[in-house]
Amino acid sequence: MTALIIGLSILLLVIVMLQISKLSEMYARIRGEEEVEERTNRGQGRIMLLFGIGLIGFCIVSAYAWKNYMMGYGPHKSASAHGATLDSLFNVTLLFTGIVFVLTHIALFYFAWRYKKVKGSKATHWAHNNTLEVVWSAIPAVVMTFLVIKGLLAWNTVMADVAEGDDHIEIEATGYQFAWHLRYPGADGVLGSRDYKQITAENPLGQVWTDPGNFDDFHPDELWLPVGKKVRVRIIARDVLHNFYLPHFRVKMDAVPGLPTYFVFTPEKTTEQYRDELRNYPEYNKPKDPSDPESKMLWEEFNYELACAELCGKSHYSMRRIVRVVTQEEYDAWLAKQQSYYLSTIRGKDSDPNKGKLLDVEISSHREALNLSVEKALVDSGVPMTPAEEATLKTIRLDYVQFETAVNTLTAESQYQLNDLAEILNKYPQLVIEISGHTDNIGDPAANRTLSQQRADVVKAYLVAKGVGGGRLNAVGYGSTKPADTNDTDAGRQKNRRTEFRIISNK
Ligand SMILES: [Cu+2]
Repeated sequence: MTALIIGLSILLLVIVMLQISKLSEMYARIRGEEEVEERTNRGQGRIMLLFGIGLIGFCIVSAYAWKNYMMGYGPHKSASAHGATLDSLFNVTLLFTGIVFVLTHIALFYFAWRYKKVKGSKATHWAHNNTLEVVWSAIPAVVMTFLVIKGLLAWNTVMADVAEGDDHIEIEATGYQFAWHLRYPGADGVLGSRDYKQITAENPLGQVWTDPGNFDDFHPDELWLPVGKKVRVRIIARDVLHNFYLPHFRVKMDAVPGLPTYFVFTPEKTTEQYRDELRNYPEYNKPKDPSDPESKMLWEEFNYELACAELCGKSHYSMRRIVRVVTQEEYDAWLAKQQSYYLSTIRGKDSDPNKGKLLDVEISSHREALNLSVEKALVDSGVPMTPAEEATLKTIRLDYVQFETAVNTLTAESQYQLNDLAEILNKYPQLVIEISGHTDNIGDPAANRTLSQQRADVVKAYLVAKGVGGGRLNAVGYGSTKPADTNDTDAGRQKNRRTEFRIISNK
C-alpha cells in the first residue's frame, strides 16, 4: 500500500514537471510572437510614412502636370470679362483647400507612424481640450468667412443687371426638348411680347403678332455676338428645366418654365482670337479627322458653343448651338442678312392678325424703294445704255397701287404709295411722267383696254388732287398689249396686271 502511494506520488511529480516544462516552452513562444508583432508594427509604420510622402508628392506633381485640364488654365482660359473673376475665385479656394489637404495628410501619415503600438507605451486619455477646439473651429471659420465674402462680392459683380442707359444688346434663349430657340430683337432693339397660349408649331415662341416689337425679331440658328459688347440674355424654358451654359464665357443659368431668368456678360475674345490661342497647345495641333489627310487642325475648327447643362431628357446632348464672337463689322453684316421671322414666315397667312393691312415698316420700306428707283432713273450715271436698258431703268412699277377686282376702285392701301409718288412729283417740279395701266389677257381685249385706261385716269386724278399739275401726267391704258411676263401661269398673269409709270423728262 505504502509502495503504491509512493509510486503514484512519483508519477504525479513527473506529470507536474512535464507540464511546467511545457508551460515555459509556451511562454517562450509567446515572447517570440510579441517580437514578431512589434517588428510588423514598425514595418507598417514606415510603409505608412512612405505611402503618405508618395501620395502628397503624386498629388502635387499630377496637379501641375495636368493643370491644362483645369478651368482657367492652358486652353481653358475664359473668354469673357467676368470669367477671370470666377476663375480667380476657384484658384483662391483651391489654394486654401490645397494647404489644408497637404497639412492634414502629413498629420495623418505622420501620426500613423509616430504612434504605432510599442510595448509598454500607453495611450493618453483626453476627454476635452479647449485650446484644440478653439484652434480647429476658429481657423476654418476665418478662412470660410474670407472665401464667402470674396465669393459674394464676385457674385454681386457678375450677376448685376444692365444699368439704365447701358449700351448693350438683348437677346433671348428658350430651351425646349431638345434645342435652344434663339431670338434677336431686330433693328428696333426691342424683343416683342410673348404669350405662351399663342405657341403653335408655326409660332414656336408664342410671339404676339399684334405687337409691332415682334415684326423685326429674327430666329437665327447660331448665336452671334460682337466682341466687347455687353449682352443680356433672357433665358426661359418651354417645357422642363434646362440650363443655358456657355462654358468658355463662364455663363451658366437655369432656364425655368414660367420663370424668366437672365445673364449679363461681355465676350472679350473673338472666335478667331481664341483659335489663335489654342494654336499654342499640342493637344489642339492634331488633325480633326486623322483619317483625312486634308483635315484641318483642331484649333482651326474650334467654335465656342452653347449647351444645356441640365439633364433634361434622352436627347439632352443635342441642345448644342454654335456661338460665334465676331468684330462689330462682321456682326453688322450678319445682322443685315437676317430675316424677320414674322415677315418671312407669318405675314399674309391666316394666322397673321395683320393680314390685309399694311404695316408701318412695310409702308416705309416701300417708300424707300420707290425713292431709290426714281433717284436711280434721274441720275445720269454716264454709262452708255441701249434704248431698252434705258426704258427699263425709267419705267417703275407701282406694286402697291392696286384696284378691286375688275373695277377701277383703288384699294385703301394704295393711298400710301400714291402719296409717296405725289411727294416725289412735288419734289421734282419738272418731272413729266406717263402713267400706264396694264391687264392680263383674260377677257375681251377692248374691255381690258378700257379698264386699264380708266385705272390710269383714276391714278392721275388722285395725283392731281394732291397738287400735281395735270399737264405733267399722261395717263394711258395699254390693256394686255404690253405683258411683263407670261400669261400662261397665275404668277405671270399677276405680274401683268399692274400700274406703272415711265419718266418722260425732267427738264
Ligand atoms: Cu436641356
